[in-house]
Amino acid sequence: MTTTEPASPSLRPGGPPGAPAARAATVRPPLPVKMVIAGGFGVGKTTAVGSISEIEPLTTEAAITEVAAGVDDLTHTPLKTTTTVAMDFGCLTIDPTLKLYLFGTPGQERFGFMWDDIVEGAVGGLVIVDTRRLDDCYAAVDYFEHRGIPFAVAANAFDGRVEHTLEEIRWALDVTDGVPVVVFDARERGSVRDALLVVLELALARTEG
Ligand SMILES: Nc1nc2c(ncn2[C@@H]2O[C@H](COP(=O)(O)OP(=O)(O)OP(=O)(O)O)[C@@H](O)[C@H]2O)c(=O)[nH]1
Ligand SMILES: [Mg+2]
Repeated sequence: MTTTEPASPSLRPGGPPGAPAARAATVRPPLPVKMVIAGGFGVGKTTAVGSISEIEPLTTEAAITEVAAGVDDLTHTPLKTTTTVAMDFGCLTIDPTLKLYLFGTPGQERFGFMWDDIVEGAVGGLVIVDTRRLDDCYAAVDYFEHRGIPFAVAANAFDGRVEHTLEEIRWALDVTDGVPVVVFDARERGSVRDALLVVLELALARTEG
């Protein structure tokens, strides 16, 4: 007797409902979403990526030389010995459907030419500010505003405090009500995650709107 049935049910394409092959076919890898961590020199971008990344973050730190020390203002971060010269990279799985790929920008103006490449394809950005020198983040705020990329401002609580209220920061940066302003600590994983979720929500609202 001849039959067209496969010898074993497990060899049928897809198998019976609920079979391992069928279940495997429905499990999709998480959607990759690119997000940028930006801000002025030494505000805590590399620290934030390092705090949250579930992989060993890729960093491009170079020693701050004596010459550069004269150019880069280390008044508020005297312990800083290195600076990002290209970018930071890390990732964070939000849930089984979504994974964030984090790209940190270099903070110094002389590396500004890299920003377009780093930001390409990003759904949003987190602009970190050191409230003791708010003007250092104007360039980052302008960048996202002019390109219409959703972003939130995160005031890094150096030594556990920020110098201004959220309203004062909003006023000083002259951002619209649509730009969330939050306080966070770049060294705290949960705090960084909350700040990133604010950006993600903003970006999702943009795609749904
Ligand atoms: N006290 C305190 N120090 C912090 C905090 N975040 C970062 N730092 C320190 O501040 C310095 C700057 O941190 P980085 O993460 O290198 O800053 P960055 O923004 O990546 O700097 P560039 O890439 O050079 O622009 C480092 O010495 C950190 O250890 C914070 O929340 N509190
Ligand atoms: Mg850095």
